[in-house]
Amino acid sequence: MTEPLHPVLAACDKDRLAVLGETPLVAETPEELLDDETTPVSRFFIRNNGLLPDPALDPEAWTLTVDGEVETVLRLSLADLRQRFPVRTFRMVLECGGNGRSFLSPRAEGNPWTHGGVGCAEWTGVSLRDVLQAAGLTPAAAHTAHYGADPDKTGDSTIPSLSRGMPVEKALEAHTLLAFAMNGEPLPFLHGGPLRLVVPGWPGSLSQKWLTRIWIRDREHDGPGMTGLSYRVPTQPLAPGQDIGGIPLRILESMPVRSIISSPGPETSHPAGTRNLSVRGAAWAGDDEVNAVDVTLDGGVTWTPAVLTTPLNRYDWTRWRADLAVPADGAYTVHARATDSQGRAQPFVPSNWNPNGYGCNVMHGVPIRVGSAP
Ligand SMILES: Nc1nc2c(c(=O)[nH]1)N[C@H]1C(S)=C(S)[C@@H](COP(=O)(O)O)O[C@H]1N2
Ligand SMILES: [Mo]
Repeated sequence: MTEPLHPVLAACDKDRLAVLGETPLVAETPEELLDDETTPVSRFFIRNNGLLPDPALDPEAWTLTVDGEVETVLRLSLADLRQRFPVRTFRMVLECGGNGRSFLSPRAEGNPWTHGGVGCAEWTGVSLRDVLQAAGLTPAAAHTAHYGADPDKTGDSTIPSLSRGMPVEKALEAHTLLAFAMNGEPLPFLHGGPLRLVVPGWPGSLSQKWLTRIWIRDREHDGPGMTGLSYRVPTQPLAPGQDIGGIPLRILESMPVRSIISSPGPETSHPAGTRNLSVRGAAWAGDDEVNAVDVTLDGGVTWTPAVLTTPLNRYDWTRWRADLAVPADGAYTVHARATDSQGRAQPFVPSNWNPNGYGCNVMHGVPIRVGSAP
């Protein structure tokens, strides 16, 4: 018997996500629900840092302000964005910077994501680059600062819940979008509608939802989410649990390579005598490409290379499949290991422990059984 859907998920038309927090709402997608090439909205993870903005806000009245180190301050409606700039659609991965955090020990601060703080949707919008070119960057322009309409957890609307930014080089990539649609529908409110940023390959926190302002700064932005331990990782390996002390930190930019197994699901039973197991999933690698995915049934003693599909565009995930030979009935754990275009692969052991638990890309393992338990 399946349990009733969690009421907060039912209220927002979501599928069986795992709710990690209710206020603010945070929910991740079980890997076996990430089996579609394009993640449906109903299965797309949710991460909110503050309260939700007023859902009654009129999309027609929405304006985005672009100011700071620009020649001309712009105030643009959604209609202005559509009319003045080329509209583009890309399928791109959005992944929380803390995805994989729960595998670190000792437990790092923050939401205990397994591998499901990720989704890959078709985002439609205009390139931030085109808008910044229309505004004209001054020679001092160095960094963006993002603001959304959601108030801070305390409800104080003068404090942004989150305000991150990126070097202008990343902002000027064609794939960095001001998105107003997701999977061909107007951008859903919960995912930042009517307007959000999508900054692919980098931590999801840069992809500001309910976007109202982009301030171009002459220095690195210092809003909530930019300072202290937020989205920063040590510049040298720490022992698990080690105090950061005086070790310098760097801002986490490109996310590390990761893969998930979307079928078979965990704890599934396959008929006795099954000698071929079809396995499939997805892999992605931040700013890089996925070069290979290998799958093992025996803890890495033997590996089977997976067949990869060609991504639709840069930052799309790579879907993969493999047929594994099953030597005998019994219990197994399937592991998938992706390797990026720089030859970096995923570890078996959760590595790179850091105080806030960013970028833990340990392999996904799925326990299964062939034949019934003795
Ligand atoms: N305005 C606003 N934008 C935000 C956030 C937020 O709390 N407020 N959370 C960020 C984080 S940490 C992530 S991982 C992504 C999640 O996007 P999603 O909820 O559409 O999956 O949104 C980002 N954009
Ligand atoms: Mo996030």
